[in-house]
Amino acid sequence: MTGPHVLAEEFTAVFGRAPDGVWRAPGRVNLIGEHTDYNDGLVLPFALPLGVSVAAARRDDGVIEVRSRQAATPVTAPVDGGPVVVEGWPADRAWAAYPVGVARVLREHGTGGASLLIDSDLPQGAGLSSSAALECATALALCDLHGVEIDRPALARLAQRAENEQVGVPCGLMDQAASLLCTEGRALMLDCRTGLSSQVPFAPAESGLTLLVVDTRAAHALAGGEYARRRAECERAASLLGVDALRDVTDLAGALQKLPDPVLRRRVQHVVTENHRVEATVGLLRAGAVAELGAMLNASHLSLRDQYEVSWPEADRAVNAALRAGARGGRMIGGGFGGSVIVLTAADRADRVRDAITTAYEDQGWPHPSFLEATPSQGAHRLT
Ligand code: GAF
Repeated sequence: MTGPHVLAEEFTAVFGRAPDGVWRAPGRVNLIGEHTDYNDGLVLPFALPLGVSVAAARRDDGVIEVRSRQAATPVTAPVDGGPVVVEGWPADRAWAAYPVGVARVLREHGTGGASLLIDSDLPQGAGLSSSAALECATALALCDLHGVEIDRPALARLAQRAENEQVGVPCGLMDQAASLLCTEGRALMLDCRTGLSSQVPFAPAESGLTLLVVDTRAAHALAGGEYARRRAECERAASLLGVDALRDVTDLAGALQKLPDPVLRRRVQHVVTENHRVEATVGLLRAGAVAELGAMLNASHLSLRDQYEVSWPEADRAVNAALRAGARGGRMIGGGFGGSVIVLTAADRADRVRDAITTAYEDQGWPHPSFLEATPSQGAHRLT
C-alpha cells in the first residue's frame, strides 16, 4: 500500500494532472450480527486499519475513468449509463463496476465525472469488505469533488444501492455503513431498519485480549447463488409468518411451529437468535466484560454453521483449533462459504492459538492461513 502522497504523484504521472485529493475507506470485521442486516436486524461491525485509497480529480465531461494499482485494465465509462450489470462487462473490467456503479447512482444526487486512481491493502476474497471500501472511498471522493453534501447514513444506503442495482449483488447495508460510520476504538451498533446507530467502546487490548482475524484462504464471493438464496428464504419465511421482516419475529417458538419447512425453520432460528446475541454482546461490552464475548462468538458460529448453513470447512477447523488451544471464542464472519474467521483470545495465548490453527491446516494439506490483529479503526475520511 502506497501513502497518499505517492499515490497522488502516481496519479499525476498517469493522468497528466494532479489529483484534487485522496480519500480512504476501510474494510470491516463484523464482531457479531451475521445475516441480520437484510432482515432489518442488528449488526456490530468495526473498521479495520486496512482499506482502499482513491486519488481523484473532478471531470466535467460526464465521464468516469478508473484505474487501479491492483487491476491491469483501466475502465472509462459514461456516468449516465444504466446498470453496469445489464451492460454485461467482461471479467477483466468487472472490478470497475463498483466505482462506476457508485458514480451512476450518485449522479442522481448531483455528482458527475472523475478520474480515479485506486489502491487497496485489503486482501480480496477474505470477506473483509473490500468491495464496500471501494464503493465508499469513491462515494466520498465524488461528493467532495462535486460539492454534494449527503449525510453518511444516507451515503451508506446509496453505496449499498449501487452494489445491489449496478453490480447485481443483493447485499445488505452492513458493510457500507461500517466503512462510513465506524470510529476508532469502537464497534458500531447499527439498526438496519431505522438506520440508527451508536458507537460502542471496544478495545480488547485494554482487557489483555487480542482479536485475531484469520484469513482462511478459501476465497469468498458474494456473487455466488447461496447468499441470494438465503435472502430469498428469509423473505419467504417472513411472508409465511405475516411479518415485514424476520426482525419482527418476537415469539420464536410460535414462529417455528407455524413453518412446515425445516430449512426455513433453521433460517428463522438463526436470524432471531443472532439479533439477541448482538444485543447481549453490546450489553457485555458496555459492562466492560469483553472476555465474556467468547461465548457469544461461539454460539454465533454454531448457529451459522448448523442453522444458517453458511460456514465452510476451513472456518470450522480454524475455530475448533483455536478453542482447543485455549481461545475464548471464535466465529466465521461475513457472508460465508469462504473468507475469514475471528478469534478472541488472551493476548498471551495468541501465539499458541495461531500455531494451533496453522498446524490444523497443515494436517489437512491446506495452504497456511494468514493472521491479522484487529484494532477498531477510523471510518472513511479524506487524507489530503
Ligand atoms: C456480506 C454482505 F455484504 C452483508 O450485507 C451481510 O449480509 C453479510 O454478508 C452477512 O452478515 O458481507
